[in-house]
Amino acid sequence: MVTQFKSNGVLIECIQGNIAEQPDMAAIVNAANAALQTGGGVAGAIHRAAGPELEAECRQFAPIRPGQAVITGACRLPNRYVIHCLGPVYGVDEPSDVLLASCYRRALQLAEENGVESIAFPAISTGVFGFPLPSAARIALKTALDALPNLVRVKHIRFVLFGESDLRVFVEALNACTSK
Ligand code: AR6
Repeated sequence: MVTQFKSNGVLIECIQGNIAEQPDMAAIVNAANAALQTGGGVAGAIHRAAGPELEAECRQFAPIRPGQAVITGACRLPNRYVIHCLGPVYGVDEPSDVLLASCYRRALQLAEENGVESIAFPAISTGVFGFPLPSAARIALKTALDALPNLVRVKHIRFVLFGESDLRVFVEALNACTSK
């Protein structure tokens, strides 16, 4: 199974790792809460590594709605930007598939607008927010693949999965989406 796909000069890859430890990426994406405060999972890891300055910088944008994304500096993280996305709570924020796709699309738009050449995403909504991983993976990858023709600045999109089985689900979805 291939874990990478290149098209239109853009590399899409899936790796196992910690989203807060991606020093080679210009931007990382936060699976945020509406208040843009620290929390568990991805938000906790990012805010802990960034320091309290990140919450302070986020305050001007809060609250955000499901499907929205905002961009801030990265404070003590080794990246230039953090793009904060509020994913849908599965079964509550509807239509959840449209709202989840909107997170990825808006994040990629913000990356383009800010000259970001590389961006790392976690699997938004698939932890506390309960989105089933296989459909979340398909939505994430399809939205990124659909955006490729419009990307000029972004050259590298990385999906960072916490666990080995989560990585496998993303790799299977990547192969399914790119084999047609
Ligand atoms: N790096 C990469 N992936 C991670 C990491 C990490 N450090 N930590 C967890 N994951 P979640 P959500 C995976 O819950 O579902 C927060 O408390 C995790 O296994 O972080 O969008 C916020 O404050 C899962 O697959 O985000 C919000 O209230 C995925 O990342 C709420 O949770 C997303 O898990 C957001 O929930």
